[in-house]
Amino acid sequence: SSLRVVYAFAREMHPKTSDVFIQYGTAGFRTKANLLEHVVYRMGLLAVIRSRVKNGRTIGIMITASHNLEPDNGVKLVDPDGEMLEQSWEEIATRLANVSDNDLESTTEQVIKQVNADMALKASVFIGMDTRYTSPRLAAAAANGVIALKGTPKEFGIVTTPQLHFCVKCRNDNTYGTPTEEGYYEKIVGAFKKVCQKLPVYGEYNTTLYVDGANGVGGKKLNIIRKSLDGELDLNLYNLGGNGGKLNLNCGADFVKVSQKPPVGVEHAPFQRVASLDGDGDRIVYYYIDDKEKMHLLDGDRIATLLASYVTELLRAAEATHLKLGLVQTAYANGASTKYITEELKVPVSCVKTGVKHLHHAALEYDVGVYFEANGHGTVVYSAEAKKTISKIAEEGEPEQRKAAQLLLDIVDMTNETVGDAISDLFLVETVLRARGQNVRQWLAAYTDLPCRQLKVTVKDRNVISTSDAERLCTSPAGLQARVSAQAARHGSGRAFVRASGTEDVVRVYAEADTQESADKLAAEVAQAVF
Ligand code: 16G
Ligand code: ZN
Repeated sequence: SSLRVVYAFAREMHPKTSDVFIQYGTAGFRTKANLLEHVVYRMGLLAVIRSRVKNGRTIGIMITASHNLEPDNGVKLVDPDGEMLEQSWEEIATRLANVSDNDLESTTEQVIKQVNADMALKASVFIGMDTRYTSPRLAAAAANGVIALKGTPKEFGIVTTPQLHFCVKCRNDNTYGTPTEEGYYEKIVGAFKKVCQKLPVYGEYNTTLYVDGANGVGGKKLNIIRKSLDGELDLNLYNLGGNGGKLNLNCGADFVKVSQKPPVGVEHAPFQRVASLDGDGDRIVYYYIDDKEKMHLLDGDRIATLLASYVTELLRAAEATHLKLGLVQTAYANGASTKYITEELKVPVSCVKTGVKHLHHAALEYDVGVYFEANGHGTVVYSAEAKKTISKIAEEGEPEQRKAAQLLLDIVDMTNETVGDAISDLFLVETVLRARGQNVRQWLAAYTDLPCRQLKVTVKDRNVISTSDAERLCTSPAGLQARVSAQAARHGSGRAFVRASGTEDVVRVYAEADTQESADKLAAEVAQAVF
């Protein structure tokens, strides 16, 4: 059959060259780039099958290893609504990635039967990639996989991960926007410019923003956007990938958050706010350096509270408080942020397992769901009911109500609801600071973070660690939780947890306490207990 030819082609063009087992993890497959070509090819096959199961709706393939260093790469699938691949398919993806070339044909046939795909249907797959030098070759392998099963690939070239998610969503739901990079700018940047017309600059807010682009795709895209901002936001961009700057090396959101150090490659001025993006543009944290050269970090928790409090304010002004707003965090959320949200903002909080799919899912439970990981990945999702209500008030409400509702509609448009998006989040943060006439110190003043520390421990088998209660409790190995709890209790405001990483072969340790010294000590003690 013609499929025979396809599999023979796969063997020749994208052979499986490694016997190392690879797993579809929290964010897809991620490993050294040279081990991925056959995996990506097979994900091309799988995307076609997935598209057919979804009646020909478009599926996305993103080639990226996010904040990892240059030698790594990765691949993940995007579902029709722009969300992460449905969890029950992760096992199928893993199976397909690991079979030998000889068994690829029979396994593919099995999968097609198992998911009941009608292979006579059309199939459409959008492919995007980050700036890694290994990405074009992998994107081509993905396209070959799509073509092999007679699907139609469309390559977007270098885009941020959230831009690809956005395009997939738009392609399947044309009310959301135009499925192109330009369509993304029109909607998201267009909404920011609209808001700027309504909110004149005042107070302590200053339109200058420095950006650390992590030498990745996000900075490059902001460089395109920068020229269209008409002075409403003056972006000073650093780490755009030129001058020998290496992707994510000592820079970018993950480096800044985990090491609690400013990135290299950025000029610093006292109290100047800086936004730091990650390598594929789906995470953002802010920070500034004070006049004593101390760094102050405004992480995902900070952004979440800023957005949640402002949207709450607008809902109140629009008299739409029957819409339920809630916030979703993970165990990594700073305890002080959770306290502030509950006690000051009086907004309900849910805590879920690490990984965007868990947060996104939990956020959909609210009319307005704000979700953020402390590491800077997050967004806001609005239910259809919420959008309808806000639109109605924007048309028919009293003047003050209408004003708030119209602003909210712009904010909805500025939001990439499909996934956490550094560029969209950047404009949202700037909108709130501008609306409040606040500088970055005033933003930081909302609450005081508990000092914290993260460590990673290498163990023989990280999978011996199991957790419950959204990873806050360790259920095995036996006795470990008791030790963690006992150590945490010895420090003021002490809290700690351990969990197996979903992206690296390590165990992660998180600790917070009332002083940095205590937090460091607690983290070290817990790491010792794991080891
Ligand atoms: C992935 C996740 C991120 C999570 C991180 C945890 C997505 C798109 N990304 O990067 O949300 O924070 O993994 O990594 O889901 P870890 O399991 O190695 O700590
Ligand atoms: Zn990322």
